[in-house]
Amino acid sequence: GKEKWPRGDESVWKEGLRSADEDVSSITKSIVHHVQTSLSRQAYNLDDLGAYQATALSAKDNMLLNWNETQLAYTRKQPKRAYYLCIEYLMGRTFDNAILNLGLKDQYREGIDQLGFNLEDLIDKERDAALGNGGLGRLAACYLDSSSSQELPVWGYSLRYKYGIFQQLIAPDGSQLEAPDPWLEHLNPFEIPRYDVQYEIRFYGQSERTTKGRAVWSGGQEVLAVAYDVMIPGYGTKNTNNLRLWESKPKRGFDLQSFNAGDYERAVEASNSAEAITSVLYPNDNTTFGKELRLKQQYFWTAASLADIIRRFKSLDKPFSALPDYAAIQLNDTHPTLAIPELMRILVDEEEVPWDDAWEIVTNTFFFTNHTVLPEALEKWAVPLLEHLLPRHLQIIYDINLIFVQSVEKKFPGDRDRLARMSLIEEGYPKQVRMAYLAIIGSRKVNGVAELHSELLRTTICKDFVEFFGISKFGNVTNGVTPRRWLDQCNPGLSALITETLKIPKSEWLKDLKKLQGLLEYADDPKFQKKWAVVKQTNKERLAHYVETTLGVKINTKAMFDVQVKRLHEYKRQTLNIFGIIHRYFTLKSITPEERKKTNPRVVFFAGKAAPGYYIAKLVIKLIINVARVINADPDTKEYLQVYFLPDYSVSVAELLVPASNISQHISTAGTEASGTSNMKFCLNGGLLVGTVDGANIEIGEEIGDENVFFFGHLTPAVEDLRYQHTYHPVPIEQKCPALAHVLNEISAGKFGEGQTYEPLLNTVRHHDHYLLTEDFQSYIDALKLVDEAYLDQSKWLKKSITTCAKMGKFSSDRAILDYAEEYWSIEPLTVE
Ligand code: NBX
Repeated sequence: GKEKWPRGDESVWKEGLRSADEDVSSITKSIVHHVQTSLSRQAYNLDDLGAYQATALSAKDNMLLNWNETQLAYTRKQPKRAYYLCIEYLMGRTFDNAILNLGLKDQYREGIDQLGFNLEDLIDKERDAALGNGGLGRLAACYLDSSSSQELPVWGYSLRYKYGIFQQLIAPDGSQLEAPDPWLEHLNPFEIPRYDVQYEIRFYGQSERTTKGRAVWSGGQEVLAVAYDVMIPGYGTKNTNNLRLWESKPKRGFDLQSFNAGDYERAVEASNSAEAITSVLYPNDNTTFGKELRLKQQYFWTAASLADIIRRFKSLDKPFSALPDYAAIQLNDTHPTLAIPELMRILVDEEEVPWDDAWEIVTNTFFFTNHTVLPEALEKWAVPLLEHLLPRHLQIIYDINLIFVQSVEKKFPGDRDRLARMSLIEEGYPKQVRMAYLAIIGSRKVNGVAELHSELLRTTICKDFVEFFGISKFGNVTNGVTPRRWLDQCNPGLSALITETLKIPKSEWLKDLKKLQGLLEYADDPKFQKKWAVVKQTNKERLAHYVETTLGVKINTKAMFDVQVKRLHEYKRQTLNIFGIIHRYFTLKSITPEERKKTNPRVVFFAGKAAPGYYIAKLVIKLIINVARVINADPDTKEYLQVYFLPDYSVSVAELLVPASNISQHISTAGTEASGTSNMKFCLNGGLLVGTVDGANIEIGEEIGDENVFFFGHLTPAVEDLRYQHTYHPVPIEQKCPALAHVLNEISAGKFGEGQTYEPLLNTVRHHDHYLLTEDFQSYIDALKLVDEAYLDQSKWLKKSITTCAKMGKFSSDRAILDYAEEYWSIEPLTVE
């Protein structure tokens, strides 16, 4: 018979049920309780870190109740769910976001105050969860916030890296140094270890084909995947989704045979190699590396996640053909593409589903988002490496390819070139598997992350596939950002002003960001403009305070704050910015002190990490720092131009920079930045945008009006032609762009430290100029001149700033996640009562 639930006396269970701590006195009680028990500390020796931990644990208890309700509702109602597979989640801090989403920040502030601490100090004790490189990882984090807030059943899956993105230090000579990020060295109050959720993951070994296209994969190394759950609270709802992170562990503690033989090193070798899998996040953004450990990470993560998804599906007792009715799996970039052959392996080898039926299931379950068109970022794995590490998966990939190539041949008979172009296997030494192609053919739909990017996909990387599958397989979902973190949390002053002005509850516009349009009627109102300006000024002072405590310098907060923060990459053209600054410096030097007084003082902030092996990107950091040193010390100009490089850029540092900008720069070569997402954050906070006609900049312009954006530079269709010219009809830089040539010559001549150091960087511009600095420099300088002119008329400027914010509604990640839910995954909101 059925087991009775709950066991024992139901009323005793009911008696013990806890409800959330929502009033100040239950909150303080719960904090004190955690101090005493979870931390086993006392009031008399409690520091800020301890107080933060106890408070975070109390917030976690509140989230857990909602989490449990949510998971129970999912289990009972069995909705179709979406799974977001992303190898990075750049979460930042959790505590502040959690109490805001729970709607308990005021209560926590009051409680903390009563206990003799300051809430902001405690918030600052939390370390960032920096399990990501940049845009891709932060996008995943925003999407989780939106999925909970929109009450959508979505789970994230990723890896629990012991070390997140490296900590960036800057040496006295301007070199970037990397230090580990041991973010787990203190208690992490927000994760729940699930020792009962474990899977065995195999590597290496042999695959023997049997009958009916099946095979048996055996031998090799087996590693355990252990689940850790992170709760994702929605804003203004009980719905609390889950981010499940896998940790690798040895299957057996150590090798007993070697241990008994006295060979202790040998005994722990296997366990060390198992633990290595989830030890560190790869610090490369938009490049591939081809390392075996990276491939191991990808397989370990996708295999554990699929095992978990399939176990959950099997508990529903439905035929496998129903999998696409219960699960949509989003492949975020090609990093989880092995999930495609892995699901084929599970279905065909383990569940004995016929190959064609299995393929039908697979291609209705997966969805694929591409995040870049840069050729160096397109993942390919060497066939010999795959064969060694995942012998069965390689067989499956070959089988998928054979069938696919045959169907292409059928549709385009005799078109040999086309077959070679579209094959999953790229010929060469060694042969390589093209992961993007595998993701395309194995998915229901494919999308890019902004209109221009999706169009470029359709006409370049996916061109042959559009011709084969038809255009409707290839869509677009423009990225978005969560207004909870990127406005309410990071800019409380602006959030309060907006709420007061719109005369609606905060929760209304934060969940329906188009409501910001209500600000438009005040855009000209001098009283409102004044308040708007005061908020910006306060944020600039908050940033200045941070800079003073980290760099020890005082900043003129009356100056225009000009910000470029993002990963260091040639295509993002931080070089254009620093060369422009040098040009501005020379111009300032060449005019009289009286003329200088009429110029608009400017403070330029840079921040961002360079991949440790990216030599040119590291040189750019060095150049910025040495230029800053010279300019900041020059008595003729220091009042008018200051440059700072803030070390160790992170989500938390972004939360200080974004609300404080007057302008921000998004100046990639046209056609290279798939979308960009910080552009949205700055605009949402009333910072104006200086940018190229690229990625989501274009759609921002469409929304807020091109007259409110400082666009410059060549357009995407011109880029290819210009590059061709540069290669086959090069024109000397002195002729092409004398102003830039002068800047480069002065750097060479040693104006900013040993000129020789920078030659490799300067030569990338003098020869080839792949990213077209010589083509865009003049129009960039002209755009910045327009910025200066516009800033002189503060009332007009404020109107632009207000209008920009008011028209950013489209870029909420709520809109984006609803797009995915409706157009791709076919999942529906499920409200947790
Ligand atoms: O994804 C970024 C794009 O460059 C941005 O334009 C876009 O807005 C953002 C979100 O769609 N891509 C990105 O951040 N890529 C990576 O971080 C990355 C990391 C590892 C890797 C390849 C790319 N192997």
